[in-house]
Amino acid sequence: MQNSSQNKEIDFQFHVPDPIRDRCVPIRGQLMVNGGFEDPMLFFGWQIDSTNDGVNQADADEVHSGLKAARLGFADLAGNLEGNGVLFQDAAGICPNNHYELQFEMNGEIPRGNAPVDVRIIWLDEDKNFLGIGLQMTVTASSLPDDDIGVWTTFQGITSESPPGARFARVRFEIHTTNPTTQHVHLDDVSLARI
Ligand SMILES: [Ca+2]
Repeated sequence: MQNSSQNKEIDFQFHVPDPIRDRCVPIRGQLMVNGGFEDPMLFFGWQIDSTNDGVNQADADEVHSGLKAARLGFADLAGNLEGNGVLFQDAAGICPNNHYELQFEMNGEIPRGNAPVDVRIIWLDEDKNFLGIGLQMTVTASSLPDDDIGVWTTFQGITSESPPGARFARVRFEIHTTNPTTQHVHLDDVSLARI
């Protein structure tokens, strides 16, 4: 009986609103860390899915700005040709009841030869639990200009309203190529900001 009583008390306390714990101050301005991949550690702030790690550094002439960019769907971290790549970042500073704008630059290796890329924003709570999808868009297959002519496509999207408990936005890019040599894409200048 004593244990049961204690558990009940703990459960009750857990649900008591706590104005300090529940307080959320949204961050103004840029929410992405190293969105242009210019950090000395190329993927600082980012994470690469260990089972879809066909993500590496683009060549110097494959950048939108600065000296670096990411290449999705090419050689994996061990140097093996790898057609699957998942790159993501859990952006902090998210609060409930806000909309956010995502922007990024992308191009391909050959004219209109890219594999499709799934892009989404996933709402996470303070413990990184899934709360919902805030944005989903697809970079259509065979739609991108090629890097040889230095042209990029700018993508923009606005999320749905962030749900109660939202504290992070996972910005996630996923590609699956059957021919990584020609179908990979270059990604640079990823931006996320509250609107
Ligand atoms: Ca860059």
